[in-house]
Amino acid sequence: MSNDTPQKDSQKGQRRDQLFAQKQLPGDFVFDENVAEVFEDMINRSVPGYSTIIAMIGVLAERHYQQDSVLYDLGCSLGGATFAMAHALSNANCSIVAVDNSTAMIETMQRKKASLDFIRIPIECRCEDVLDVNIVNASVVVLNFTLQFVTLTERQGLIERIYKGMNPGGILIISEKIVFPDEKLNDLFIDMYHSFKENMGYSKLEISQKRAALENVLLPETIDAHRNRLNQAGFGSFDVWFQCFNFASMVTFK
Ligand code: GEK
Repeated sequence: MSNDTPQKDSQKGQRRDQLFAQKQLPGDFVFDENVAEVFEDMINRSVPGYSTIIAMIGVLAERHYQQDSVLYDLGCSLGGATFAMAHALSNANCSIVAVDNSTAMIETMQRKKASLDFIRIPIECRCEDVLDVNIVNASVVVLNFTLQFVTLTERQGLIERIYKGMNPGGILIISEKIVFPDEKLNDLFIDMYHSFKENMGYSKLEISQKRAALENVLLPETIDAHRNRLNQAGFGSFDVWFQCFNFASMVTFK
C-alpha cells in the first residue's frame, strides 16, 4: 500500500484513491486505515453502479423491513448501505447491526454516524467477523460486496446461518463481482470494466496493481453458484436486480 498522503478530491470533498498509483511490491489487499481514508472515492470509482445499488438497498429495505426486527449490514465498510437504510426507515421501529472486521472501517464509520443528523433508529457498529455474527430476528440482511472476500469453503455455512436468523418473508441482498461461464463474455466484461476504471481516472498501472493485490482475496463466482448456494440453504425466489459488466446485485427471500 502506498504511504503517499492522499489528495483531496476538490469536487466531492473526499480523499482521492491513489493507493496503487506508484509502482509497488506485490502484496495482498488489506482493509487498513489507508483504504478506509479513501474508501468512498475508491468504491465509487471502482464499482459500476455503486451509488445506484446503495440507493436501491434503501428502497428494498423500506419495502421489506418488519416492525420490531433487526436489519444487518454485513461487511459494512463506512456504512453506505446502513445509512441508506437508516435514511429510508427513519420512522420505523427497528434497529440496524453494522458489522465489519476492519477496525479502521468501523472507527471511520462511527465518526461518520456521529456527524449525520437524519438517523432516528438505533445503529450498532460492531468490529467483528461476519462468520461470528449471531443473526436473530432479521428482516433485511445485506452482503454488499462482502461475500466475495469470505473463503469459498465458508460461504455455505454463512448463508445457512443467515437463513436461520431471518424471519419468514425477510429479504437478503447480495452484491458481488461475478464471473461468467462463457469465456468470451467473461473477457469482454472484464475488458469493459477496465475501460470503466480508466474513464473513472485510474491509470493502467493502478488497475493492474489493484487487480494483482485482489487476486488472492476477492474470489468471484458465477450467478449460478450463488443461486445454488441460496437454494441449498432454503431461500426461495431469487434473481439479479442489478448488473453492470461483471458486477451484480441479487435478491432472495426466506
Ligand atoms: C458498502 N458493504 O459500502 N468479516 C467482516 N467484514 C469483512 C470480512 C469478514 N470476514 N471480510 C471482508 N470484510 C460496503 C462495501 S467492501 C467491498 C464492502 C469492497 C469487509 C472489509 O473489511 C470491507 O470493509 C468490506 O467487507 C468489503 O456497501 O471493498 O470491494
